[in-house]
Amino acid sequence: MTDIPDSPPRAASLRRRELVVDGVRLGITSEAGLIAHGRGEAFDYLLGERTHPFADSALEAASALIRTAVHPVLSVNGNVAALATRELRRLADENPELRFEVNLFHFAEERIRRIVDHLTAAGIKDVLGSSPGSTTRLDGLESARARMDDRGIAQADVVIVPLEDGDRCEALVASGRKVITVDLNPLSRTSQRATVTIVDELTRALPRLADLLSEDRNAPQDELRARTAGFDNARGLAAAERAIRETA
Ligand code: PTJ
Repeated sequence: MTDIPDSPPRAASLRRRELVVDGVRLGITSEAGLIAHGRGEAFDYLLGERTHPFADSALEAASALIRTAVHPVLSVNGNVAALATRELRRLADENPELRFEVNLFHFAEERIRRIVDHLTAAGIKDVLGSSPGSTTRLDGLESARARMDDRGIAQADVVIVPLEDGDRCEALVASGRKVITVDLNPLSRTSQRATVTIVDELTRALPRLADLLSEDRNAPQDELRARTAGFDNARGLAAAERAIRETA
């Protein structure tokens, strides 16, 4: 990985770029993942590369949704695995009830196996997604992405799908599951369809989510349910779009 000194004004962004490039070299990120990352970078640039109040509100709602879930699962793709290995490890360590399942847009058994191995080597236990016995399929999706692990997304009531494509997000919502996404583009179909959309950069959002999950661990369930009920996703997306248009 290229060593990025602290001095460039956008050092953090350049380091994230290196992580994704490394992900491709390691065979865990798809080549198309580089383009997806560039799209995210452009939106992040327009958002000033900082977490806005609309993202904080979404993060609070996401934490409440996860804390009231019976079976929460975080879906990992090639970009998420490369960018946020450390952040995923922290979430796993602090939230043993949260499962991790690999699911890919550019489906390849070999890449799933590599991502499972990568996360396992990073210290995350029981990463799901590679078991050939997991035959349950998500309705409304034609591709291999419809595959759900019987111990993971098949049972999940809340699914966290960062950097997801619109079809799968829609199918998950249509299945009755609550869907949380992290997506820098407030206009994407995923952002528009998810139950809670965190318009923020993934590696900034996940540590904040981990903090909130710790704070909410013993919060009364009524209070958490009231928080999710009071959350208005469309309002947050409109605020994010305004923030982008004001800069552009
Ligand atoms: O590993 P695979 O095969 O599952 O493929 C993963 C990608 C991300 C390549 C695939 O799901 C894809 O093509 O996604 P999209 O449709 O490009 O959507 C990705 C969304 O995530 C876009 O709206 C980007 O703006 C956004 N995004 C990219 N990088 C980040 C991001 N959002 C938050 N943080 C980022 N670092």
